[in-house]
Formats: sequence, structure tokens, C-alpha cells
Amino acid sequence: MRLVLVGPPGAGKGTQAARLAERLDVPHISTGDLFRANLAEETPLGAEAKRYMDAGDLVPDSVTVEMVRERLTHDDATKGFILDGFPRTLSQAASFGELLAERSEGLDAIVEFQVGEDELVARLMGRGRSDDTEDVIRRRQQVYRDETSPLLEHYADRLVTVDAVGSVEEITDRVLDALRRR
Ligand code: B4P
Repeated sequence: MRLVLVGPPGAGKGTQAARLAERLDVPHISTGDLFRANLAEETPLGAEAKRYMDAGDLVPDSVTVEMVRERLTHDDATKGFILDGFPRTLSQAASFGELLAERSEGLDAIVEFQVGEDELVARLMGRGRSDDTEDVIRRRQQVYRDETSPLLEHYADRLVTVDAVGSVEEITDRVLDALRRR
């Protein structure tokens, strides 16, 4: 199974990706987590990413695409993957399409998590990560609307939309049901 999870910041992509990875037995690959791991290890990539993440902006596509390309060469990704937070722009989607073609692979589905903005802000204020201040949260919602939401049309033929308000367990079941019904 090769899946991409899309949704506004705070929609619960990371929360659900971890659960779905276990149920579907494929690795969970989160670009946000990869950046945060680089940050913690104080790598040059981490230092570069931090500037953007702290402002609520996207890390440049060139950095992000190469990081994903490298991660997909690991053995565990041969059986499939759940990509959480990538692609996030049309340009990343184009590079990702080329990457998949080189690997002779296709995507099974794009899962969109739908949550209203007030609920998103409340969730993120509660999470308390260093990039979860109110101004940065609002900036990230705007970046999602401008740069990421066009992906929904780009992937319209493989889009599965899920109401992502409810308990964590309910939402996992909704995603698995929606994938079965495709
Ligand atoms: P990400 O790490 O992808 O994080 P996110 O979008 O903020 O959160 P997510 O939707 O995964 O929500 P979560 O499960 O944590 O991005 C961070 C930054 O990295 C970006 O701003 C950008 O700078 C950079 N970046 C990442 N990918 C990039 C890319 N491809 N290109 C360029 N830059 C990139 O859940 C949020 C909170 O809600 C948690 O506290 C959780 O416990 C709670 N929650 C989850 N499900 C819930 C539910 N059902 N009910 C109530 N609360 C719930």
C-alpha cells in the first residue's frame, strides 16, 4: 500500500499515520519528523529547516525532495509507505511523480483529513510544540490554503476524503473503511 496523507496542520496526519502504518504494515514517513530529527542532531539540514519551520513557512522543495528520495531507498519502503506531510506543494508532487516513475511504482490513494480551522487552532495550542504559537499556527493554515490545497485537485482521481473530527480510533476506522470502499 502506498498512501499520501494530506490535511491542514493539526488535522492529525501524524497521529493517524502512526496507527495506519501499524495496521497496514508499512513504514510511516513524516517529513516534519525527519526535519525535527535533523534539528535534534544539529545537522546542516536541520539548521536550514529550522528557519522555515519556526516561521510557519515550508522548507524549500529542493531540500525536502532529496530527503524523501533518500528515505525511500531504505529497505522497509519496498513494501509500501505512508507519506505524512509530503508532497505539500504542486512542485513537490511533480518531483514525487518522477521519483515514483523511476521506481516503477504508483500511488494507491491520497487521504485528505478535513477539520475546521477553530478546532485546528485549539488542537495545536494544546500540543505545545515550539512552532505552535498562535501567529505561526495561523501562518501555517494560510500556507496550507495557498500551497497545499491545490494538491486535492491534482490528485482528484485517487482522493479519499475523511471527516477528521471525532475520536482517534473512529478516524482510523473511517480511513480504513474508505480505503476498502474505493
Ligand atoms: P508537520 O510535522 O507535518 O506537522 P503538522 O501538519 O503541524 O501536524 P499533523 O497534521 O501531523 O497533526 P498531529 O497528528 O501532530 O509539519 C511541521 C512543519 O514542517 C511545517 O510547518 C513545515 O515547515 C515543515 N514541513 C513538513 N513537511 C514539509 C514539506 N513536505 N515541505 C516543506 N516543509 C515541510 O496532531 C495535532 C494535534 O492534534 C496533536 O496534539 C494531537 O494529539 C491532536 N489530535 C490528533 N488527532 C486528534 C483528534 N481526533 N481529536 C483531538 N485532537 C487530536
